Amino acid sequence: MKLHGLRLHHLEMPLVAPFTTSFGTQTSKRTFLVEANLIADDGTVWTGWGENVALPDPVYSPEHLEGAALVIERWLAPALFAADDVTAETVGHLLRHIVGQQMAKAAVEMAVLDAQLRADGRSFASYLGAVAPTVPSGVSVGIQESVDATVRAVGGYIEQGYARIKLKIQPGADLAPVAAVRKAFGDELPFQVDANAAYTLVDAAHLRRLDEYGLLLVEQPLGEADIRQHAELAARMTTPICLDESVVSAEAAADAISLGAASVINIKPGRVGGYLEARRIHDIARAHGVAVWCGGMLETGIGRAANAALAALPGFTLPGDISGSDRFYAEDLLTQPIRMHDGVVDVPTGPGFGVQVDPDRLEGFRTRLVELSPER
Ligand code: OSB
Ligand code: MG
Repeated sequence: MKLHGLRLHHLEMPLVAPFTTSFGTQTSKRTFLVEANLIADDGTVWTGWGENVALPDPVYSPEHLEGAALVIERWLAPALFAADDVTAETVGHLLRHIVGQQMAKAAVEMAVLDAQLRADGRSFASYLGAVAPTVPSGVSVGIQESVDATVRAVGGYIEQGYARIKLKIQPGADLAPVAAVRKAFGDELPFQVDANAAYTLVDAAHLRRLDEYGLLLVEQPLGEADIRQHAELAARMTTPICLDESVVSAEAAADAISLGAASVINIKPGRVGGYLEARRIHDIARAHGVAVWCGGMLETGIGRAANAALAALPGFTLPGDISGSDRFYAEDLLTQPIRMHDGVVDVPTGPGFGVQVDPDRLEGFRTRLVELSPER
């Protein structure tokens, strides 16, 4: 198919509550959706939707929201407009001369993928080879004002039926909230923590004290570039080390596994350049006996739907950060929000990502629309 146009729908959506991590507090979600229009040989135009996961500030990864939009406008869109045939499987190759920019590339590839699957009348789950009709739904709980507030927040999600709790930690808000959650909800609660790179290897003795709480894993305790140091930390503690920020590609996943830096990997399609690279990481990890789970970036329903299909691959053996839309948003931009029920999220079965953007809601959240076309 030929890429005929790309639209960037910039949005701002209020969060139901502020979300705090070791790199800051978010009170609303600012992002953009990519709408791709592809023309088939018979002249039919097919539309697909992608979602950017770059945050407004470069605090989680080097990319940021405005930068990702600029990269698409100036480099990615022109390269794809110049190609005679664009498929999801060739987007990565067509864009290989642009270094990095995984989140920008992922958003574009995702939109092409959705359009292509809609044209084929095929669901994303079927395309990937998903093997489960539902996926266990975990929730990521931000850093709270106090230990009591942490226990209250976690208790609320347990009551709703979430299958696993992940608590954000940082120096000064780690052992006490973890101990309190264990004490309040017992040893059977599937429970893990995420440090978002807030520690250094010098903190190894402190981090080791997490070992007594029976955590499923500790996610990204050290910096993005510190793969070797994560391997050293892994040798010094018993809690499994899971990498998030450090795994920016299939190559980085292979390095981390070879070095013994990760016994678990959090796969986020945006962070690694798209769903196809995400599947490659799943395959590599599975071949090495390394568990994976699907991370989240406060996605709208579009990203949640696609993540649910990815998480239905057989190597995704731990619950993902795939919560219901209502965990972050009072109102999603889909005709039907993504729902968590009985601790799971359903894997969509309709063509493409299997969800419909509600045009009125989209317009309600939209702050800016940028239209890109081959003529420009
Ligand atoms: O580290 O997993 C992370 C959100 C933004 C940036 C990084 C992370 C997160 C989350 C949210 O933990 C997970 C979710 O979307 O539910
Ligand atoms: Mg993380």
